[in-house]
Amino acid sequence: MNERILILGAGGQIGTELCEYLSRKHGSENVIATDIRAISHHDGPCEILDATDADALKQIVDKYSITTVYHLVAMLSATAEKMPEKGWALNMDSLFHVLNLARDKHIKKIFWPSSIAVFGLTTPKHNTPQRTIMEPGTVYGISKSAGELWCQYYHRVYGVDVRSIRYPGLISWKGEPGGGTTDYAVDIFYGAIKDNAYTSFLAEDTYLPMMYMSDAIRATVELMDAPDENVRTRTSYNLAGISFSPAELANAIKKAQPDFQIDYAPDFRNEIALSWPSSIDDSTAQTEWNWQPEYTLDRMVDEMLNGVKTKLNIKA
Ligand code: AKB
Repeated sequence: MNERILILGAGGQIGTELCEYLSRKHGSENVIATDIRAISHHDGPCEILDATDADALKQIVDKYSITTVYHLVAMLSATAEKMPEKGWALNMDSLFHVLNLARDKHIKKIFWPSSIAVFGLTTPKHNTPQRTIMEPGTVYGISKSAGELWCQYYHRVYGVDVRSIRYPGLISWKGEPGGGTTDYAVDIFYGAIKDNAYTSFLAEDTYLPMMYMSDAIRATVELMDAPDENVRTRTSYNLAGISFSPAELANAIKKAQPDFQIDYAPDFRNEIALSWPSSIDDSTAQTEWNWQPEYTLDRMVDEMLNGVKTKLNIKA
């Protein structure tokens, strides 16, 4: 039987590009795009869906004979700090609804994203290992850490095929991020193109692991396509990407725009960033399902500058 894919959060930063990629691979009629708001970028079936509504979710799974769910709905780190209980409820309730659909054999396979936010101040900061101390300090990080353990539990106890990646900060121009600590690394490109200037809400030397969206989408689909026996980690996989600070990103932008100006006004998000790793060891993903990144900092900056210009309709 053909794979029939449901994307929850298809209008978000990851969902926008994943929807496009999976439509090319499986045909847009086999990709059902859902979000809390209407979606305009997908030419296959689209539905408005609140992922915390278990009955509405089940109806869509039945209506389209869904086999695989990519669950991309989440309240990210900065927003969830402002509404902890709502963040927890959204992130956990929606995960349970999808896990339960698989436990009860209504769907076969799940992708659920985790994050570098599962790590905290007591975690080794450099080259953070796959298995290490995990004491997350944010609501979002606590929800991702608990979610990872629930995924592992559902796999072990109910045989649910759920796979996950701890995404670094994601950088893209097609879809926009919303409410994350790493959003500066997208906003900076809009500042560079529109004003030739940007004020960073992270300090100049705050290093974080980041990844260009093309690499993140390829990683996601490669993990989902990996033979079951290769996927030996059922919490979530570390992925390294490219580590840099705001000052280093600004210098890479200056290669194309020498007059680009950056200044710094760190806010509460800098504290969150300082509790996360500055670089990641992803050797487990490399060994278990042959993960290899493609993007360097310069290549990513080049594509972002061109992409944001295209989006804003500015001639390169
Ligand atoms: C955030 O900043 O909250 C997210 C993440 C690192 O998961 N981009």
